[in-house]
Amino acid sequence: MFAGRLRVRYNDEIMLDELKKIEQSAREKLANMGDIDATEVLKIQFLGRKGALSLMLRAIKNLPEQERIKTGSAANRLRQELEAAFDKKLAELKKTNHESVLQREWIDVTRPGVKTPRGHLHPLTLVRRDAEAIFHSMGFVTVEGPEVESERYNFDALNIPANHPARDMWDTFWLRSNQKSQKSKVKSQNDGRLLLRTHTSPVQIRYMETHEPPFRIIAPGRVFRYEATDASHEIQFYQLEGLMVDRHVSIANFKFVIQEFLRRLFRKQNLEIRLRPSYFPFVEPGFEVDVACIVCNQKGCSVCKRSGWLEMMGAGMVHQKVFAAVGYVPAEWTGFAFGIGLDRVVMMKYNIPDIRLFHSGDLRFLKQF
Ligand code: YSA
Repeated sequence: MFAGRLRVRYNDEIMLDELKKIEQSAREKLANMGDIDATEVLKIQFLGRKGALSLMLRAIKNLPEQERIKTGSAANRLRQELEAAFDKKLAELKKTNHESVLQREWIDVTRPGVKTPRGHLHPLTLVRRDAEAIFHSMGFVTVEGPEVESERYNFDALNIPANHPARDMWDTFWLRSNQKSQKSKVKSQNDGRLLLRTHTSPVQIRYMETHEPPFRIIAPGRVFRYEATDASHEIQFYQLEGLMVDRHVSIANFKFVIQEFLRRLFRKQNLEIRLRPSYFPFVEPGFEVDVACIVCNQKGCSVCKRSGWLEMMGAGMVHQKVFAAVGYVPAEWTGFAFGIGLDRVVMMKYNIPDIRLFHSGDLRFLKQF
């Protein structure tokens, strides 16, 4: 700025005049500063090693002694004053900057937080878990079987051979044969065609083939039926199979277990059930269990089809032919078995008027649970 001229005219008056100009320029610019980084840069321009004042001090060395002492002390004083002014300004800027950050980033820690939406369990899962816990407390253990099943396990071993009219009870989704997939879970060489299991009863056979009595098992799972849907019928629904085999199992044992289960599940001590004689080829005798409709209090609704009763399960005493099919010595063992329609239980428990709501994907419905 002035260094070029200094080299030409060495004289203390000019030097003092230059010092004044430096001071004036520095103070004016400093007064307009509003930014910390720009102020640091400005400070270096005036006070840094190559800044205006340092160049002045270097030039002062070349003055005669008297003039050097006079201008030198003026320059040093100015350096100290400007350093103080810059430091003061920087301190102010840092303070206001800190305050504005605090202002901007202020949060009220006492305000209630924003809840992150969380998923939750489907009502069918909730009830299945409840049901499992109740049966576990009565000594039953949970076992599983495949959803893609063979004709042998779904029908033949359950005393329903091909062409038996009882097969019509279960409208079936048959699968097209595929060698690769057959190799995987379900062997099908001698087990007939593959299908989507129409009930959980084949799990009984799979379990008995590999285990000796006595035992108590439950097998919850998905089943499929090729049938028309309505308020209480779906093509895909859940069943919970139960099987207890021992030496002296009776219908009275079955009635106690199932009544206890339903009363605890519905938390209703006086829950009414009724056993109706029915036919399933794998039990003798066979029956169906109805529960007094809680949805309408037996006044009649779409769920119970205006009858006041909802059919919940098929059941019976295990047929000796089934024991023979799995290799047990006939007459040595007795047992009861049942297949509960879990969707219907959930409908009752939560007052759901239409089974089709379960898989509708309607969040207004699902968010209620
Ligand atoms: C019977 C005797 C046993 O020793 C063991 C199990 C059984 C049950 C048999 N395997 C069975 O599937 N019987 S069932 O066809 O009557 O179905 C059992 C229950 O599933 C019914 O009582 C009903 O609650 C439910 N269900 C049947 N079809 C349904 C259905 N739920 C929803 N939609 C459908 N389409």
